[in-house]
Amino acid sequence: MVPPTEALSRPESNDTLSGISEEAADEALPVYTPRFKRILFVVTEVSASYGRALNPHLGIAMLMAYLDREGFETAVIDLQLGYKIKDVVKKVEEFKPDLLGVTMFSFDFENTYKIINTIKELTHLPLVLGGAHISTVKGEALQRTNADFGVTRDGEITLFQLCAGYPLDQIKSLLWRDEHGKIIENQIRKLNWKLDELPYPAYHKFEMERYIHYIDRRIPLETSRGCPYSCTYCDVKISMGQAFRPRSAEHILGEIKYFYDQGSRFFEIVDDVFTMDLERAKKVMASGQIEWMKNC
Ligand code: B12
Ligand code: SF4
Repeated sequence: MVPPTEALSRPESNDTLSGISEEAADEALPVYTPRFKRILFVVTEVSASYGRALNPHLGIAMLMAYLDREGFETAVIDLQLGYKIKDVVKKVEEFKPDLLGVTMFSFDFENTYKIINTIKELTHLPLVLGGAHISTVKGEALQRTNADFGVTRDGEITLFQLCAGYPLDQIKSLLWRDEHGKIIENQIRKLNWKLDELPYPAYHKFEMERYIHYIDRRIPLETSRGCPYSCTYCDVKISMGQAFRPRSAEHILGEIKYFYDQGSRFFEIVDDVFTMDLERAKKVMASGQIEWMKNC
């Protein structure tokens, strides 16, 4: 199948937010009073076939790196490591977050909804949901849980704007409840093509030695986001957008070196279509003393 070419290049912006383009609005960085300063992320357990967590959650590692860079305080508790809801409550008492961020897949979602509701009932903290499931079902996730907010697709900028105190009705890709409890689904953000501007994932905030892949010092590596195709069974076009958004080979190699210097020896590429741009893929693979193996 030939990918739609418009999905391979950056679309022109003609969309406005308070009279200026979305990009200009992001860059203008108006100074608001922060809404949340300390964010505790919860990685929910999925009773899939792995038994225990393979890797630290890359999406959450990206969000923590981004928020940390912007001056927020973040921490994470991963329920896949055997932690229970009582441990989340204990972590809340210790870390004292003012926002909880929960990530979830659609797999086992009924069970995850129950976990979310119990966490909310026990902590009474504002709670934001994110991840592939929320991008897919959107407002339904707020209808069926007592979460306060939801974020669809890439989370970095939207979550930053939520924490930084941007007016709720101006935060693109945010799901929220108005004063009457009505669930509002804001307009979706344009895809973020500037992936080289994101910081490297904050893996150091996880209990790295407790993941199965610590055995070969393996970490996930994301060299691009999304996919231009639209296989009917696949969620990526909805959750990450139907476009191939590459990072530059230089930025990727910088990340490999950064983590190699800290002891990582195995980089598991989690992209949907790593070889979409063959020249870029060759550049990454040809540099350094990298041994490659494929897995699926
Ligand atoms: C690597 C990967 C895995 C890895 C690691 C999973 C993990 N915990 O991250 C492994 C192999 C373990 C895995 C397993 C499964 N996976 Co998987 N996986 C992927 C893959 C290819 C990349 C994920 C990734 O790291 N992306 C990069 C990071 C940066 O993106 P992200 O995690 O989505 O996070 C961003 C946003 O979603 C958002 N966000 C995420 N969480 C939160 C939380 C908050 C509070 C906020 C505000 C924002 C936010 O912000 C992040 C930064 O931008 C995706 C496909 C894809 N492109 O998304 C499928 C995908 C996520 N997997 C999928 C599935 C179904 C599964 C399994 C359930 C399969 C199964 N039946 O066993 C299992 C679940 C097992 C488990 N215990 O977690 C589906 C999910 C569909 C859905 N609607 O839920 C996807 C989308 C694949 C697909 N083609 O449909 N997976
Ligand atoms: S990521 Fe999804 S849409 Fe893209 S080629 Fe793979 S299965 Fe198809």
